[in-house]
Amino acid sequence: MTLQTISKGPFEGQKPGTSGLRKKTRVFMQPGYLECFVQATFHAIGGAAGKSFVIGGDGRYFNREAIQTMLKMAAANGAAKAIVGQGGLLSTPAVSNLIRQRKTDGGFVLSASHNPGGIDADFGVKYNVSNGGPAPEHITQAMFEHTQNITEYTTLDAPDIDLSTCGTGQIGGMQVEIIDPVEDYQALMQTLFDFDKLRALFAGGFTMRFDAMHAVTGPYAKAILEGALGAPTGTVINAVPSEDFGGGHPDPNPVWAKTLMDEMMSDAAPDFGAASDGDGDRNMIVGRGTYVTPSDSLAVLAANAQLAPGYAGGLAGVARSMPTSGAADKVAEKLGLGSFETPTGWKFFGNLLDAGKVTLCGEESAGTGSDHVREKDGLWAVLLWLNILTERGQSVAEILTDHWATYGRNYYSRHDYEAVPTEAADALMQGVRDKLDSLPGQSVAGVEITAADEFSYQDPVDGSVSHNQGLRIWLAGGGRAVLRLSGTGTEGATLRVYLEQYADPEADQGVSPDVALKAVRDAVVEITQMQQHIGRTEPDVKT
Ligand code: VG1
Ligand code: CO
Repeated sequence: MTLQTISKGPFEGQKPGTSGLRKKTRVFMQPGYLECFVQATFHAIGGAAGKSFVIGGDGRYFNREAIQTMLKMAAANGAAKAIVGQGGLLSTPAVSNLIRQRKTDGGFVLSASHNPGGIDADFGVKYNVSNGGPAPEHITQAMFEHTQNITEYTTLDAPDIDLSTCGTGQIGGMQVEIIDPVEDYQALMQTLFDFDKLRALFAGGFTMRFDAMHAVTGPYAKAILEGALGAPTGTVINAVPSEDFGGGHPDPNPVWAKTLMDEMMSDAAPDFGAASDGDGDRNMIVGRGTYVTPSDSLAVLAANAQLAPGYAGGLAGVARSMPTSGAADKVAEKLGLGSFETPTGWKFFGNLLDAGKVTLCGEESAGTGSDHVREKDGLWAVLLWLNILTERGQSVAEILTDHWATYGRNYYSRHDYEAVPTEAADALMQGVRDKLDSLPGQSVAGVEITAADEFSYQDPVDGSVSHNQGLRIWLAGGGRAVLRLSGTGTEGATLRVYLEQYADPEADQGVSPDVALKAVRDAVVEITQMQQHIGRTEPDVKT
């Protein structure tokens, strides 16, 4: 086994986005591309010598090859230990948990999350730090700076390690432990939820469908729902992770999880439905005939979490990303909990969780989580919902109706305009930015604009400031629109338009969201001059 220093790099554009570095798979497969990014990461954290890392991915195309490359590089850079999921599989929340349980220095998740997989699709690498959470901005910035100056990387000329069997091996001076991907995660879930009651729920005939979307949660959901909790075989569908997610788009929303949605809206619907994304950190919740928006899901979980053993002591506070609806704020206000609004991306929740200021966090993009790890956690949200359903003995629809009658309803929808030419998207955003100050007081599409700004966030724990986190426009009568450009795409720009309309508890709660949000949407189309800038006003995906 010989140490090799290979001259390569720098590669352009290796700037981590909302959640790691995401590119077309073929870009990652270029000789030296992944290597230079990993070497830059090691530089950014002061080297890998003597350190330990968790490594795993969602099983997409190139996952195992990338792991072999990274193991050899970690060994060559002097790392002491790597903990790897069997078959190269680990969900994002499982990586976060392992970093914390095993007290490693950090971990790598190989995933482009909800983006499709395959040689002509997407790949990604996320680096998480020792609290188990995504690298904060000062580290991603340092990573990016190193990627711009890198000229070589170090690796070992060593044979591949067998990832298929659990046990301990060695690459150079580094120990490699291959572990069962599910075991530690399942043990953590057992400390938070009442597994006896959940077993009784399924034994009593409660029915559920969990769509793992051919992605990483398959083995987790099988072991926990069908194994530990005794749900009938077939409760979990699409449970075997595949390299291209069965040719699908592993994004748990009504558009991409249509098969599950159709079943849940049919006469044969089970009591409860859920889906998770590529790397297992997102969740979609559906009751029989009832879709729960992620923003409402966060609010319902916040209002009822104390029904689960892990949260029986109550919550310290709730944090949501800025574009997420204010439904969680209403709960926090009523229950006297701390309430925080952060930029998009889980990395901004880390400090609040570490400081004990919040217990639950969530994003409108189907991410909910708590202080049990430092990532959003799809299956955790499903189990918390199940625990709440058991304790309340009500259906999802009844719980939602009751919630809206208590707190009011935040009608909500996100409209995505994909593969927009970058210049056109930038021009649209700049156009709004330029007139932000003049908007308040104007009437647009029949509604008055009451306020407008560009969101900046000052972290209440370390004081760091993040600018340009989205444009916000408030409308008379409880409407809000948010505009931002995605930081996870791999093609052109994706414009995200977030629409919200609050209706207080006395108002009509049964309006269709499209109708309730029409005024806000019309106002956005006009304010942004959408047709002129991007040549259309209809989104590709509505969630
Ligand atoms: C999207 C979501 C954001 C989420 C991020 C990573 O980012 O909007 O809420 O945190 O994906 O999720 P963007 O910049 O494209 O809007 V995941 O499941 O990809 O790790
Ligand atoms: Co994800």
